Amino acid sequence: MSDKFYITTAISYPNGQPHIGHAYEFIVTDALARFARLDGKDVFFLTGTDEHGIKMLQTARGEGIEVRELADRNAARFEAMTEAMSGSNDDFIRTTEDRHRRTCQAIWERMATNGDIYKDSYAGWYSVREEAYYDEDETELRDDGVRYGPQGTPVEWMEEESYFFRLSAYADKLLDHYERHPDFIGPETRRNEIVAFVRRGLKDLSVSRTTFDWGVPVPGDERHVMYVWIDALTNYLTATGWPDEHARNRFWPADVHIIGKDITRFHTIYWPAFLMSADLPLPKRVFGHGFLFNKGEKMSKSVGNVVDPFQIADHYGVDQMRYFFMREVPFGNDGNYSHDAIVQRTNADLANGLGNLAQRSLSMIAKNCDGKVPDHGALTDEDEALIGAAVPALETAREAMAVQAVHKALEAIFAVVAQADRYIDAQAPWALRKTDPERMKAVLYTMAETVRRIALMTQPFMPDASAKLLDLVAVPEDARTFADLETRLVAGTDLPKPQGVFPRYVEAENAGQGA
Ligand code: ME8
Repeated sequence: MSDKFYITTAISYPNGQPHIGHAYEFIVTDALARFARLDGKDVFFLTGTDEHGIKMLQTARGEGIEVRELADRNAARFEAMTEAMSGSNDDFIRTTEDRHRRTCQAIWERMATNGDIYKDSYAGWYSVREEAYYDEDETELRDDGVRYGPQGTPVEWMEEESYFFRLSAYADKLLDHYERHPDFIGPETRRNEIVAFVRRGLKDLSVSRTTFDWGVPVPGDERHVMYVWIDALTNYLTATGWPDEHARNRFWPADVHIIGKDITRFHTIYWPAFLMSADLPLPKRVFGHGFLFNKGEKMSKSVGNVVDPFQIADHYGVDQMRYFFMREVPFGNDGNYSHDAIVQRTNADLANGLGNLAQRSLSMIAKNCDGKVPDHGALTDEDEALIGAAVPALETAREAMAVQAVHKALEAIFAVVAQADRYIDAQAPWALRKTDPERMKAVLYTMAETVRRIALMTQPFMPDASAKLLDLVAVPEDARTFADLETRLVAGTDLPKPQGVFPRYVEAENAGQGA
C-alpha cells in the first residue's frame, strides 16, 4: 500500500468571482498534489466553496437575488477556474451539500457530548467581511465615523443568544501540541505569531447565530445555525466521508492544509481545538502562504485592480502563469504581480530557457539523426554528469516540496536547464556534424535524455507544456512518473516532428503595459 497524502486549499467565499489570490493558492496546492502523485503517493486533493454566512446573504440582498442563486452562480465560476488552471483536484466540495450538513452536525454532537458546548448570550463587535467577533480594545473608531477591526474591516455591534465552544480550555493543549509538533504550522514566522497569541490565553468562542438561517442548523435547536467557521473548517472532514464508512476515510487526518496567512488563526487554533474536542486526529500541518498584490497594491473591487485569473491564463498561457507564480514568489512571502514581471520571467526561463533548449536539441536530431533517438556510442563523463544531474535535482525538489518551498523546487530543476545550456554550448554538436558525427550523436542523445528528465520533473508545475515535451521525446503515458527517471530513452525510437512549446511573448504593437 502506497503512502496516502491528503492536501487541501481553503474553500473560497463565492460572494464574488474568483480572483488571482484564489488562483494562486489553488495552483501551488495543485503542484504539491501532482508532485506527490508522481512520487507514487495515494493522493486526495480537495478544494471547494464556503457558501454559508452573513456575507453571502448580504451580497445576495445587494444584488437582489436569492442567496442560493448567488452561491450556485459563483461556485460554478470557482469550479471553472480549477479547470482553467489545469487543476487536478479529486473533489470539489460545496458547503451547501447534504453530505456536509451531516458531517457538521456529527462533529457538533461530539463536541457537545464532550461538554465543550454551552448556551449563553453574546454581545460584541462583529466583522461581517471576516465573519469574526472582536473585543472593543481590538477595534478602532476612525475619523470616518466607522469602527474597524484589527484587519482593517468595518465592525458592527451585535447581540444575540448563542452557543459557545469552550476554547479557553484548549490553550494549554494547543501549546503542548505546537511544542511537540514543531512542523504543525508553517512558515516559522506564522508559527511564532500563533504561539505568542495562544500564550496570552483564549476566550470561549461564540459558535451559533440566530439572526439569520443561511447555515447548518444546530442539532436539537434549529433556531440556531452554526457559526460559519465551524461549518467551513469541517469541510475537510466531510470530504473523507466521516462519520460514515467510506473509501476515503483513510485520508484523514489531512497531511497539509494550504491557506492564506489571514486565516491562520482559524486553522491553527479553532480547527485543532474542535478536533481535539471531537476526539479526532489533527491535521499534520497548516501552511499559511502570503498575499499577492497588484504592483504593490492590495487588489480590491473599489480600486478596480482585481486581476481575473481566466484572463491571465488566456493571455500568457496557463503554464506560464503557473510557472510565474511559483518561481517568482517564495512561497510563504507576499508577492507582486505585474505584466512586466510575468513577461520577463517567462521569456527568460521558458521561451529562451527550457523551450529553446528543447527546440534546438530536437530540431538537430530531426535533421541529423533521421528523426529518431540517436544511436549513440559510449557516453563520456560530461554526458553522464548532465544526465545524472536530474537525480540530485529531484531529491532537492522533493525536500523542498515536503515543506511547501515550491520556488526552491523549481530553482533546483531549472539549474539543470542552465547546466544543459552550458553543456550544449561546450559540446557544440553543430560543429561535430562534419568533424565527428558519432560524437554528435552521443551529444544529441544526451540532450534528448536530459529534456525527458527535465520534463518529467516540471510536470507538477507546468502539466500541459511538460506533457507536450514528453510527447516530443516519445515517452509513453505510462512512463511519466518520477520512478521513470531511472530509465533512459531507447536509441532508434521514432520521434515526432519538433514543435515549439513555449512561444516568446511579444508585446502587441501600440499595446501599453496593459493586462
Ligand atoms: O477566507 N493573495 O475565503 P476567501 C493570496 N472562506 N491569497 C489570497 C488573496 C490574495 N490577494 N486573497 C485571498 C476564506 N486569498 C474562507 C476560508 S477555509 C475553511 C475558509 C486566499 O475566498 C485566502 O487567504 O476570502 C484564503 O486562503 C483563500 O484565498 C480563500 O479566501
